[in-house]
Amino acid sequence: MDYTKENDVKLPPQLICNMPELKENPFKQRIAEVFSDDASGNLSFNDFVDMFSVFSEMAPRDLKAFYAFKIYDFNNDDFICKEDLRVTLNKLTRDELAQEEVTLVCDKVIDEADLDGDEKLSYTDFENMISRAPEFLSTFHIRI
Ligand SMILES: [Ca+2]
Ligand SMILES: [Ca+2]
Repeated sequence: MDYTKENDVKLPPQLICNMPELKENPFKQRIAEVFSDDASGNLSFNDFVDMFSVFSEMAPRDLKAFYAFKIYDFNNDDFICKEDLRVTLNKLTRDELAQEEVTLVCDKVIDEADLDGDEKLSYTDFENMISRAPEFLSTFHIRI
């Protein structure tokens, strides 16, 4: 099949998730959703190219931060709340932390990064957080 001529071809999330680059990534399903135009997890060729450009070592940090925010905002309300953060941390640590530790880290992150004190992270708060804890961008390392 000639993928360059067929604009309607969509790559299903199962295929994306099984690619060697993403197979081990705990966020793979969420990554497919975020880069999918219609949030279904199906990627058009352009979505696919966008996704890989963010994973590239050449990608600007701001671009990685922008997509990391979208990925961690699991309920899509443009804020990272404690619950979003809890899911994120569980994935980043591959469920190796005890839930009390996760709660502690969530509290600490919100405490330090939440500049306007509304107990959730706006994109500005998030930028502040990753300037202190760049490991939150490790989602976009090919192997994390
Ligand atoms: Ca959210
Ligand atoms: Ca805030």
